[in-house]
Amino acid sequence: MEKLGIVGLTNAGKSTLFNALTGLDTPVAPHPFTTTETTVAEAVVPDPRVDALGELHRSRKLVYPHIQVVDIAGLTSGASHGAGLGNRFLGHLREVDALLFVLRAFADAKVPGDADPVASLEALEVELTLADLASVEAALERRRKVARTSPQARPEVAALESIQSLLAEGTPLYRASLSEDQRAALRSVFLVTAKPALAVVNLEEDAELDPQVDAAIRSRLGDRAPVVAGPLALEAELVRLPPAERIELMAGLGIELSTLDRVARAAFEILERWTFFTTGEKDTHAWTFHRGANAQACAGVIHSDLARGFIRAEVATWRDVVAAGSWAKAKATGKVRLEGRDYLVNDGDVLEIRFNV
Ligand SMILES: Nc1nc2c(ncn2[C@@H]2O[C@H](COP(=O)(O)OP(=O)(O)OP(=O)(O)O)[C@@H](O)[C@H]2O)c(=O)[nH]1
Ligand SMILES: [Mg+2]
Repeated sequence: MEKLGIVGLTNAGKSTLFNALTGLDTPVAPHPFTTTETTVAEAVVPDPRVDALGELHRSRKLVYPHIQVVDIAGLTSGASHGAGLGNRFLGHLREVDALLFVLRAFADAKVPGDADPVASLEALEVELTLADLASVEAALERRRKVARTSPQARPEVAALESIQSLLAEGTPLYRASLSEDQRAALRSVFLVTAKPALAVVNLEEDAELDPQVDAAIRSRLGDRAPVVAGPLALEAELVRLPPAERIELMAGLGIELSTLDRVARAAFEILERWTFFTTGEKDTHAWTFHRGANAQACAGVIHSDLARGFIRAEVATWRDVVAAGSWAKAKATGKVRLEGRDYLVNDGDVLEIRFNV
């Protein structure tokens, strides 16, 4: 399962977001460095397509896509030199697939810290880049020793040296355009800023994201980085309400899609995760796969037997299934196609795998 690592300055609202996404109750408090332990939990990625297909087939169980979220201690300026809790816990971000920056824009006299999201991002970048610089330098020392006796390691050393100078100039790697050689060299070093990033700006209630702030964040995180904004403390309260009440309140507040939903979707987007469905009376199940996977690989996401014994996939788009009224009716009206193993599955496809083991 894909992992998302939450990073931010202390008191930005990281644990507030984490709890709202995962339903957990890690400590949230108005003083710096509340979080000292790293916590990992699963978050549901809401998907109205699951609801629609499930309702249609009266599925007894609905399975939504999931993603893992990691909450770590807050950073502070100078963390790389030991300020605050230092930066050791950044090691927990080595295995995540993407970074989720939480940038504080809410002002609250009771909660110490600045409400300047762009300045926060700049401060975070300094700390993350310095941490990566230290990792690259350690790796370089090891690789240089190897390269003395094995010349084939020299291109890797050269690539790492070029990465070292990028980081030394203060460029986080998500903003750098890297060559193939540089990317290859990175695979064994696990740098934090080499991961795709998205940002959540934690707004005050009723506030909107200032377009200039939005643009400044995008220009730092790179063109592909989604920026989502919302009042996290309020949203964290909303998710604790019964669904009917929550929907009513959200409508009253003019919130169409919760920030949490948008964060989860944005994470899927940058991770290039797509979703296909299986649906019936037993369950409607969302399965996630990497964009570009073929029908046989997707069958393997359900069960390895289905990939091994793959014969054909019956495929329809979820919209066609919903328009037809059910999977059976979609079949009867010719909306379901037969596809072979090489068919590239689309986001939103409904599949039924024919197999034989
Ligand atoms: N007014 C307001 N307060 C918020 C908001 N989000 C979080 N807070 C408060 O800010 C304080 C810090 O929130 P946390 O979620 O603990 O922040 P954190 O980033 O996890 O902090 P550390 O773990 O200390 O790094 C808590 O008192 C929250 O209730 C918000 O959107 N508006
Ligand atoms: Mg925290």
